[in-house]
Amino acid sequence: MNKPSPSRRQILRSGLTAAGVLAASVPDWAIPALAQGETEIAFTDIPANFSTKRPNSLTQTLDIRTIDGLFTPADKFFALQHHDQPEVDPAGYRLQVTGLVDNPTTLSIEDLRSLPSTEIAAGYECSGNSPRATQALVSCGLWKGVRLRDLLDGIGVSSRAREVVFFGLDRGVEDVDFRGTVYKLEQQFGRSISIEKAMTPEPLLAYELNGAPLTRPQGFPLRVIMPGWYGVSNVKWLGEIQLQQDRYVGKYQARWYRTIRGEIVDDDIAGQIDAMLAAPNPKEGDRPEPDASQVQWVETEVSRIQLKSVVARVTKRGNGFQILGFVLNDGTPLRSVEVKIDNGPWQRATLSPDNTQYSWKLFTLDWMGAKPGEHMIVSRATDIHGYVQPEEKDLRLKRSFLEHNAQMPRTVKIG
Ligand SMILES: Nc1nc2c(c(=O)[nH]1)N[C@H]1C(S)=C(S)[C@@H](COP(=O)(O)O)O[C@H]1N2
Ligand SMILES: [Mo]
Repeated sequence: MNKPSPSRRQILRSGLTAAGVLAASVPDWAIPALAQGETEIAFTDIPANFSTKRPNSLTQTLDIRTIDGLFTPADKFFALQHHDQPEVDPAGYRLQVTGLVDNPTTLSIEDLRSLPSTEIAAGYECSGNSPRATQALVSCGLWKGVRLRDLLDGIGVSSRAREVVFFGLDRGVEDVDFRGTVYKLEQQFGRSISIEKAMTPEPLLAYELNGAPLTRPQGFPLRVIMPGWYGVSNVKWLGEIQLQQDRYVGKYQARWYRTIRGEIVDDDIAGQIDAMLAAPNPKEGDRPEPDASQVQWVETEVSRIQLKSVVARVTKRGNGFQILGFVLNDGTPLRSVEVKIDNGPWQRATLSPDNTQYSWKLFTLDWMGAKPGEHMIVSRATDIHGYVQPEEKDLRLKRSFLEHNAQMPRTVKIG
């Protein structure tokens, strides 16, 4: 497994072609930083003590009121992890590619940098992002690295391989539960994708963010970027890629990052189910649940980003105001983004020309004639298939807090 690597020459010999660039060119900011004569309007739904740093924690969040362009600067990028942020010595670093490959391989950073590279703009959120988290677990970056597919093609994958597992260099002791028995086992942070997904053009092994080497909080020296997927898929401090036949069911793949949803069997009983769930503020796990003749319960792994839009910032511009927000999804083209103010009509917002398929999609709406006082502003996105971002009430049968993509009414005060 650690034998010296024949891989680099092999990969080069295999004739990798320079891959086409998927992403945007150098951004031309559609939304500049606050210009002269602009003032930021205060949201009244943000806690007064909101901070992007959490005490005694490596977690950093993004104040979405500061979004002023497609790419989040590295020092403002949100950072989340389950263990610590390992400090990796770049000279000694080797990526291990193991399991069902023709030649188990190790690659240094220089080896990776010498391979054909590509850039992709990818925005993502933590699947736990929500109004409760002030929607602050989100960012968008320009990532440069090697396509996973190209790397695997160069090494040679056994026809028996069905699963590609990514292990981070961070580890921790976890409770691994099997039928009530809890084992305390040291585990690496791990996530997996199918071999079919691995062989699509998007999955990237990234060593740069916004034109500079990855920072430590973002996974230096190498991380996975799965464009269009929730943050958890983007394994940081990548140490090993293992190809195997069996499904990988590690904690952060199969147990922790799961969504439980009920699907109503017959639309005619939707009203009945609403009445049943109307109990005031039941605790999670403490409410009456519809039975199997009414609702089918489905559990899924967190993977593709569910269509979401959020109003992030309001600025005064001359006589009017500008509303700015972002959309996230799995890369499905959008049909529209609309904004509603108070009880007014849905108005079509303008999407930034800088947006790309897997970036977050910035949008703006000019708001003229706003009266002093409190106002409600909400946005909704619709994709090309006609799927509309749900309202809060449409998520009434979602039983875990992840993948919260409901429309989010915001309140602002015009002074
Ligand atoms: N190695 C490793 N990678 C990880 C995690 C982790 O705990 N360890 N956390 C994941 C989660 S839950 C999220 S939301 C994203 C956050 O990516 P960021 O810190 O670059 O914003 O990293 C993912 N990658
Ligand atoms: Mo996450």
